Amino acid sequence: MRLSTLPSSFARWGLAGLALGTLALLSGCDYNWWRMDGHQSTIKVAGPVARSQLEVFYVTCWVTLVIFILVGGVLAYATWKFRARTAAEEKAVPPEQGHGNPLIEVGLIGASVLALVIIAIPTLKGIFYTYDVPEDRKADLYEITATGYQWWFKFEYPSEQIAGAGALTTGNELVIPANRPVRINVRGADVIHSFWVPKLAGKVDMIPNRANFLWLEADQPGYYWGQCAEYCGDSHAVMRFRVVALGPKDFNDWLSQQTAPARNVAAPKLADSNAPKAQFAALRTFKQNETGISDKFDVAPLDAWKAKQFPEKGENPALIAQGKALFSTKACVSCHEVRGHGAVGISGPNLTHIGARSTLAAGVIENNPEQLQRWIHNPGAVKPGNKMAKGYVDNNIKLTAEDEVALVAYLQSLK
Ligand code: HEC
Ligand SMILES: [Cu+2]
Repeated sequence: MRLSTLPSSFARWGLAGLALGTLALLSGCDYNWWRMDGHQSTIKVAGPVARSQLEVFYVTCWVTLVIFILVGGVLAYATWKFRARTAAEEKAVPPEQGHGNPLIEVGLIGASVLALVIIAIPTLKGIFYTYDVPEDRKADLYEITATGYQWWFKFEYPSEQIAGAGALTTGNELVIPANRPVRINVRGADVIHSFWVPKLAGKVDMIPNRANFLWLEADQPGYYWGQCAEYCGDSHAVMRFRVVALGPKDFNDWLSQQTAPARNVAAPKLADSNAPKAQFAALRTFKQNETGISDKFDVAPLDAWKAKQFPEKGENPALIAQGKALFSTKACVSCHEVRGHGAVGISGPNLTHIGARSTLAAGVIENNPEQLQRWIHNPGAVKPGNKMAKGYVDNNIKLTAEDEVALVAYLQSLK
């Protein structure tokens, strides 16, 4: 088709629409789209595995950009140069068309092969590098097992065995040592999920009955956003998690706090002995925002997370004791474990130190008293169809406002 016969206003509006649409999409993805950064950016990465994957992405981009410019340039040149200039040319019979030119054809095949080789070299290198922790880093390796459930994540630390309780188990917030290669053994409990922390590494599926793994490393201490990347049912879009990377001392302090049984605020002496390490004392004054959206913080998210490691000010032991009792009588114990408090359920996230997490319900809402109350009041309103909401119906769980306040005080005390 000749250029002059293109309905030009259609083409112009089409292009403008495409550009606007792309902008709208990008800005919807992230408020930082112009810097290509954001919580889940695969462009501004924070670890060697994601960096290696980014390199492959860039090589592919550059090669295709060159192809685009060459092919687009030839097309634009030919369209312009041979356009119909006059009404007579417009009506003229097109000149005889050429068919086949061995030199051009062989040249194009050669160029394509070259382009593929340029892409293949870093790709193959990347595949080997990202597959498993490099030999020379194996001595430093830390291993964690991550299991996907509808719609939350369980994290187990096989190297932290607790007498009578097995490996240290947490949920929805994966705490890792920074600057060390971490191998994540991924498992699926019900349907296929996928483990993805865009700034640290590409996704790997969590498949029931099929052991798989990936490795990642965080360059420095930080707070990273992850999520399930495989459609897994009603609440798939709100199946998220966080990765908290800590320096060696903070990580060890965190481990010793987590391996301790649940805090007991009702007995002041025990409370003292179980109090979390004071390593984050300077951050106690942190004030959380009230939006209820867990990815918007007034302060650096890692600092916000650290502030959660402390007992809240003005704890009320009587109210907490009341909440603890309700936790057993309202069937919460049948699905949740609170190690040391007699709760042994395994179908929901381990809540032994739930008060020390920065988010609730698999990284969906901020962990503060208002949001926690909102969650236990009606979990189905936060995450459609989730298993706890179903449990409420099956077990006919009814909570009064007073029950909710007591349960919130109890759960927040579990640091
Ligand atoms: C039928 C099993 C079941 C019962 C009963 C149950 N829960 Fe849950 N709970 C779950 C599941 C499953 C999740 C994870 C939901 C999700 O994120 O998809 C959950 C999540 C939670 C969370 C958030 C945990 C996290 O890591 O973010 C809290 C807090 C919680 N439940 C408290 C309670 C309390 C309090 C009760 C009793 C009133 C209770 N649950 C009763 C299964 C249950
Ligand atoms: Cu999932």
